[in-house]
Amino acid sequence: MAEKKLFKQSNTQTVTKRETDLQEPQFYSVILLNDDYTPMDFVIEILVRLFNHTLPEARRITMQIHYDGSGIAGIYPKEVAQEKKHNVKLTAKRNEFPLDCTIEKAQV
Ligand code: TYC
Repeated sequence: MAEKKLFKQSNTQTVTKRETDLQEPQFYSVILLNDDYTPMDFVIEILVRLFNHTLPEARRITMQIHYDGSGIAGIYPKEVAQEKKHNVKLTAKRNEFPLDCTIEKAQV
């Protein structure tokens, strides 16, 4: 496990703290973007299957994206958010829809 030197106390003593102890968990919003071609039902299905939303909630988020241009599908730790984004893009591509997805650091 990596250790980071914080400061030298003297010529002989170095205070260290584990790097893993220093890092706050980073949360990211997974954001779906509107477009003119992806069917509403496809977006709803993505929100239900990949983001575990209920059907009414998935419908609400889809309409919000449709009218506002974008909307938050979920908020996750960084690595999970990156994986969700990848899966959205992959599923959209396989189905030949232009649905796009991005992640941004969540306000905590
Ligand atoms: N605007 C699309 C339509 O009218 C629906 C849509 C909603 C597309 C949300 C993308 O992220 C999206 N068919």
